[in-house]
Amino acid sequence: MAAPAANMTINADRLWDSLMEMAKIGPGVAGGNNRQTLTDADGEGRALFQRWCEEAGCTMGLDTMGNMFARREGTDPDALPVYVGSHLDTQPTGGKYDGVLGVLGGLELIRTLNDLDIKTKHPIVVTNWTNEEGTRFAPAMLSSGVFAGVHEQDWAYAREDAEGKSFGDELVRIGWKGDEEVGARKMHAFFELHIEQGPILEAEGVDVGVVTHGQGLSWTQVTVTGKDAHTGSTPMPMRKNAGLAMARILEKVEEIALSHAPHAVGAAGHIDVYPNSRNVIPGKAVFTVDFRSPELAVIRDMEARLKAAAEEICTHMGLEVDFEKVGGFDPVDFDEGCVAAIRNAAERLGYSHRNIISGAGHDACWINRVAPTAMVMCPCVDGLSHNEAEEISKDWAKAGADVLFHAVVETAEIVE
Ligand code: HGY
Ligand code: MN
Ligand code: MN
Repeated sequence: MAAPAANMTINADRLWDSLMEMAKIGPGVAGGNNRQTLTDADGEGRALFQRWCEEAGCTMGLDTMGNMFARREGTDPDALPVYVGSHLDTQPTGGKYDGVLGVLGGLELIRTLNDLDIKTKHPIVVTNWTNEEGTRFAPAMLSSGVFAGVHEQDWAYAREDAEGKSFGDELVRIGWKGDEEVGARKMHAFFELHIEQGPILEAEGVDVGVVTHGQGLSWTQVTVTGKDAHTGSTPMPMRKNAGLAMARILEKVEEIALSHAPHAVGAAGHIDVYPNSRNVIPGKAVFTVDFRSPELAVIRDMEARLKAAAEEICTHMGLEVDFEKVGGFDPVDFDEGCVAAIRNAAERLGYSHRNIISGAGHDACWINRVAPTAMVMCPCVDGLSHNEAEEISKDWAKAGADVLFHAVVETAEIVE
């Protein structure tokens, strides 16, 4: 297949302006974003993305999970489209680039094709996947998971946020529930551009990450039940302190992850104690343990050791403990052909590059089950993400988007 000429590159200023424009929607309190899924801000961001796509000549499809599909026609309408995209939803204290760079990098690809008046055989479709973050409605990558047949739609609709609102109701409320059957679309290939969200590329001075694999993820929600009691008048030996049990279990989480150094990681980012009153011993603690590793056997070992340690701690303290698997996926091997398209693009464009395993989960990890899929990454400052101070440079954004452009357009086959 003919590859784009090395001088065919995206318009970095236009991409950057679009990123900054989108960042105005659902602003955080410290320069980042709080545009959580299915909030009014998410709806506003979707509307802006749709307007931009239509201005670029695309038609917009919308499925029953709110996944958005902006289609640029190819010369062969029957050819399976090449999909490219990521997510517009953010963490509550998220950055301006996590997910957004991949969606707007896809839009910039369309805008550049228009500028250069390039036709491709395969249509190209830019996607925004609903609820990649999984912060408001667990699990992460919910809608790409339904699309890939990993989750049932009814189960997804029933997922509730901390206020008891359901995904299905909120999708209807913001007016972004489509009619298209989720998962009915067939793809020639899928590409996702994403910031690394880790320190490797910046530390090595490398412009582009060629993502060959994605590490696996496990989310176990642990509920420890003790007994509410007065913090002042209850003798220490009589206490059933769920907060203390949680602290001891979280120490074990750190120990278990470090026992599989250097690749395994573990932490709890979601922690609730009840009744969360200054002078009440917590009678209940609910927290989600996030374990990750490139090796499935290591993930399974960490899950098993968490349960054994938690049960031993709670039995010793006279408390109850329950576990619920609320998210997870096995380690991912991306498609070698798509990975090669990304590597060749970086070579052709003269960008420094290295193979990398994705530390974070992405929609591509699920889409990889239903279509040849690969990712391209750009560095981020200090490897920081899921923090409002998340930052990238315009040059890094350009390098990633240029490589994305070349990989997608080569796969979509330029028509001379
Ligand atoms: O959890 C993840 O890895 C992704 O950022 N949702
Ligand atoms: Mn992301
Ligand atoms: Mn994220």
